[in-house]
Amino acid sequence: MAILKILEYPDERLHTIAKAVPAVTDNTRTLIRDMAETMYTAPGIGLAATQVDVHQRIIVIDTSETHDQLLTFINPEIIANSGESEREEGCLSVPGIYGKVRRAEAVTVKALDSEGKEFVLDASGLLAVCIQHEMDHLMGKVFVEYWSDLKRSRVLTKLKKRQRNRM
Ligand code: K1U
Ligand code: ZN
Repeated sequence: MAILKILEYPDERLHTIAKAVPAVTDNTRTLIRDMAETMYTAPGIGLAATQVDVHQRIIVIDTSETHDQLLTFINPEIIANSGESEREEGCLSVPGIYGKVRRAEAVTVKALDSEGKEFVLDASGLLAVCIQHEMDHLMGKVFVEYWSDLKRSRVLTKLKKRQRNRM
């Protein structure tokens, strides 16, 4: 297994639109294992392939307290949603920045698992938020892009200062 490098905002590669996975292969499963290890090590509760510079429609999520309930979504599609809620979010590609985003309260998602088998999952609460956040990554959207230009430019200033200090 390997820990992959996570792209950091405002890296332009985070704006790439991911392509559908044509067939689930051993290479897909190796990538999924590496993404899971990267997510657990970070630590985080989700990771989209876009964040590790692989532009395929693959997401891993584990919102359990025991960190042993990994969910893998290949070619995910939201087929239904309901309600609205506003929750605090974080992002491994925007380290140290947290803020609210308004999203659907519940979603139904259809995807393939790591064996290439189709499944349908009803999610609400944190899992629903995380699925929507990760699916935005696959479309090249980062959560801070829901915020006003002013708030986002403050975030950029903070991140650039931090990135300079790390050099
Ligand atoms: O996409 C990502 O960068 C992962 C992100 C997922 C997410 C979190 C919260 C709301 C929406 C989406 C994270 O995992 S940020 C880190 C985080 O939330 C966390 C870290 C350690 C323990 C618990 C949570
Ligand atoms: Zn994120």
